[in-house]
Amino acid sequence: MKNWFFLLLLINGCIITHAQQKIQLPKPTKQQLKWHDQEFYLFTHFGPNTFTDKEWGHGDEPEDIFNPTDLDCRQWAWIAKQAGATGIIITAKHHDGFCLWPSKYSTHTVRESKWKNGKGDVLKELSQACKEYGLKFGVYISPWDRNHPAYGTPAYNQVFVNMMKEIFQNYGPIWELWWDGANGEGPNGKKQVYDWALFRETVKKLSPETVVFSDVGPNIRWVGNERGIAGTTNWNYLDTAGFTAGIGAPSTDTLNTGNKFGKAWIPAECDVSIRPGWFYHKEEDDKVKTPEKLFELYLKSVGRGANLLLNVPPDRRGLIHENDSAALIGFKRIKEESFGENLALKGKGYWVLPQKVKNSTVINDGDIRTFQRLLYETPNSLTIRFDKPQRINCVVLYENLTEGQHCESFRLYLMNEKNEVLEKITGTTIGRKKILTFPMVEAVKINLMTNQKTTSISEIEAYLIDENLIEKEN
Ligand code: FUL
Repeated sequence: MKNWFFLLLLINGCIITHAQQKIQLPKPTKQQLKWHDQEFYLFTHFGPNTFTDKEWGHGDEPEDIFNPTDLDCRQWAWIAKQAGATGIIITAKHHDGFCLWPSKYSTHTVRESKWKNGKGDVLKELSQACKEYGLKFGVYISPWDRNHPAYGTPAYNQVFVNMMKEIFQNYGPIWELWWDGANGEGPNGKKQVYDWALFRETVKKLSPETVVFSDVGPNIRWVGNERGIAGTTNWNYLDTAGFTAGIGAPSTDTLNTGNKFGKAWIPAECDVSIRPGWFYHKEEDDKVKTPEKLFELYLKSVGRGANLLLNVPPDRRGLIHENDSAALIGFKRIKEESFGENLALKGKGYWVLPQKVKNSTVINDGDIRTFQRLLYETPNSLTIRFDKPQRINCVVLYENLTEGQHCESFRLYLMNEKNEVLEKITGTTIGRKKILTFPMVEAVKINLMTNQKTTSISEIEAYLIDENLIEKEN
């Protein structure tokens, strides 16, 4: 009877193993892996709207309206650097069609403005400042163009391609290209049928290293809201067959969570503004998000495996307003104070198997490139053990993305010397980074269990953060 039972188990095990081997999960490209590590960077909405107090310009604004008095892209880059951001993405062309560079393919550009007697070039200044400060340089370019006379006709697709070519050739390398999916009417009252395939081909040909964002990738997806909040379940996978950016995109819920074991690696990016609007408006000077709010957004974006793209719009001087820079510096301070001392480094790491316990130094060596594969079904877990109780209210988990994303459910236990559970947290996905916060406990053991034998964990960190910063609701 017993033998039969084991035989059954064995057969069952073989089927599971076989089925799991069949799943060939997509993996991130080299560029996507690097992108994941950028974590947090700035978005810059700047253009005629800054001067007209609009969010969506009509495209008929006189070019002279664009006239920053003290534009200084080095100030933006310096503040970004001080804030711990890793790059800047600028609205080179928003829906009003105004180009922040002197494009040959438009007559609605900085060249036609009074600024620097038409000799100015914001993309040039910002790309140089980013280089100087060691920041990635990215470009937002809206296909919707309320100014261009060709918009609404097939010829416009080539105009858009030509503009992208100018950007790649004159201001590269472009780290991230941001395609807004919006598709309204142009000056002739018509909507454009975007040739996404042509746009994608253009980037692939001219700048293959660039990671391209849109609702549906090809490389990075929109998170489905403009509040900066990723799903507590957040897969880096997305099924895109039959979908396009904009109106043809998957539901915002799907974009928020991704598709479990979907067909393409397209991770989520959380775009959100530090102010209520995307562009600068003086009356919002006292509505800048606080450092604490920014930290909360960090927990709900980066802390859920996505990246955070925080918009900080320059004012009419062409400078980041002092309220915004103060909030950014405060945010950086909170982040440094919270994650300054990784308590897990003090413990010993173990891989706990059904019959034995093995040392696993890689899970708390402070290096997210080293990893531990969990090769068995549960019970199969990772443990960090301390000599003395540690006060902990935050644990950070990292899944090893070079092997794809596997974990679909985990349990985290914090225990005392008697192996009593002080805190139990259950969750679904881990992904690049999972920040978990909870009321403080004095624990000697942190134990992580996942149900998927293919899961590979690169790091477990533990912190004691200010209790007022603990995440209160989802
Ligand atoms: C949206 C635009 O319509 C907003 O103006 C803003 O640029 C935001 C980031 O994307 O689609």
